[in-house]
Amino acid sequence: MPLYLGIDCSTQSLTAVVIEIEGDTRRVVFNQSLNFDRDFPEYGTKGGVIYGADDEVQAPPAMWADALDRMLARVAQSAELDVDDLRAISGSAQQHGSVYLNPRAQEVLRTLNPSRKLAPQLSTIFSRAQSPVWLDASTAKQCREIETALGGADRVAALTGSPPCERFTGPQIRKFAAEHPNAYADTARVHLVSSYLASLLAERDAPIEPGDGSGMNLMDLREERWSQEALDATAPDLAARLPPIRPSGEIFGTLSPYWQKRYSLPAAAIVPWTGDNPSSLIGTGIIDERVAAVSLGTSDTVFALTTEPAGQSSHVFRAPTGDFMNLVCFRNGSLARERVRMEYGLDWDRVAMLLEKAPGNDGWLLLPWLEIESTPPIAHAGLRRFGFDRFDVERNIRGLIEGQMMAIANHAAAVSGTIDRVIATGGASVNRAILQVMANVFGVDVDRLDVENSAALGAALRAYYADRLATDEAISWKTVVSGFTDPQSGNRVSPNPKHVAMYAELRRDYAMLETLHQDRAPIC
Ligand code: ADP
Ligand code: XUL
Repeated sequence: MPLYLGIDCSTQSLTAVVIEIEGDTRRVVFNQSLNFDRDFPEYGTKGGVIYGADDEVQAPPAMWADALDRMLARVAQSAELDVDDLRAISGSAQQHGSVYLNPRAQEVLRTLNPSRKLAPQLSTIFSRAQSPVWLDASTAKQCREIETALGGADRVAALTGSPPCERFTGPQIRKFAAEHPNAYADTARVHLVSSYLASLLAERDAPIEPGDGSGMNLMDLREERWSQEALDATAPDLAARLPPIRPSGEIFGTLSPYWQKRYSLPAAAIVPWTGDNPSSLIGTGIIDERVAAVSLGTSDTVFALTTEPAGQSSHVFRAPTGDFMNLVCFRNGSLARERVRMEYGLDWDRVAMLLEKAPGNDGWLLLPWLEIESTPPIAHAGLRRFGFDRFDVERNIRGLIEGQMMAIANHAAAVSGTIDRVIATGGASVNRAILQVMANVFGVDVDRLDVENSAALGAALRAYYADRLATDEAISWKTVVSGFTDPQSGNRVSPNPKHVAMYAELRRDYAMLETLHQDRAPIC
């Protein structure tokens, strides 16, 4: 039976999902993750990244390659799978991060030795040893320079889908080119994390997919092509260093001889990889308007699909369906929840108990900015408590999680005018008590999916879509996602009417506090 592999390389882990599809049979037959800190300690990451000075956050691209290698070994050796039936592979990755390859990279990729591990063979291909990732907020200066060159933040947003943002690839490239001109001169290709990993599978330069290309401040959002004026405002001779942009569903290569020989895998089609958020759109089954996804991963994000860009207060990306997706991203997601939970020495069961004990926190609020924040712009990290101190365990826990959910619900208005239903995904979506807070705060049903890594599932579904497209059998997105993303009644969390009105009021207070305390100089 045909198999499709989807891989997601997120901030903290790499996950692979294999689906089996034939006729009415639609099943997930493989779902495994590798955690960077735990499974690859030799790279010294914390939460998958390395924190530097001055808001710099990077990760080793060799570690991602190592994880890809180990995961393909697991897929190939799985007793559950007949890998000869593997038809197509796609993937997704944390957005905005960039990988810098030197002119020798092409030749190295073409001549990989299948009897040796992948990562050590790549040691000579990088013109920059570490990759800046989405948590990096060190490019405020470059953002202002790009903004000035292109006629203002609104103009950049209209052209590329977002105002210049610190974590976006364009400002990151500008900083690298200015601070390390020799290394930039030695850079033949700047890849996104997604297109870098796709290149490793195909042993040739992979294209950039429009959904992930939208997170660069470099792509003309409507035309889905590089904007020459944005490239000119970013770094010298950038056009020659970027891969082409190709449609999401267009197969661009086959699994290379390295993987075929190393793991006895077939010559499966390789489909462009996208960003984790556009991939999650498919993996949560959002192919229509009025449904929002809330992803509780390392970052928390809320996004929805629209046929026209929502504009203004959200990022606008292209969706794999050809529509647009509007997204708001919060840096203080799971890491903040995890840190506060650990500081008070609690396990998740105890956190759940405290959340259920006093919904609404007796009216006490907390602004959850443990780290610098992008939504709203907060350059000075630190929790802001109102009416209680740091020794009050219960109020801190509730204040943090309720504050996060209120922020998400308030800012969700920017991604979709009306929200009839929310789909929760990401690591923390397994926590029913958190989803109950979400349902009460949003005032609508929250559905959890069986596969909480919707980005990897979305990648497998995109691989299936592209495979069908290549055989000239047009297929609707509704058919693609059906059987994998349908809401299950047992996974639905409904709002408690008793609490909905209370949270509606608290949300107004929260919004007021947020406005009062946010930074004046907007960053994103
Ligand atoms: P990413 O894809 O961004 O790497 P994930 O979506 O895999 O991250 O989410 C990982 C996070 O999920 C962890 O940081 C952890 O805090 C959170 N998580 C895992 N289990 C629970 C739980 N039971 N309750 C709340 N959060 C959880
Ligand atoms: C979105 C964003 C994050 C990353 C990591 O703009 O920066 O969601 O994609 O998941």
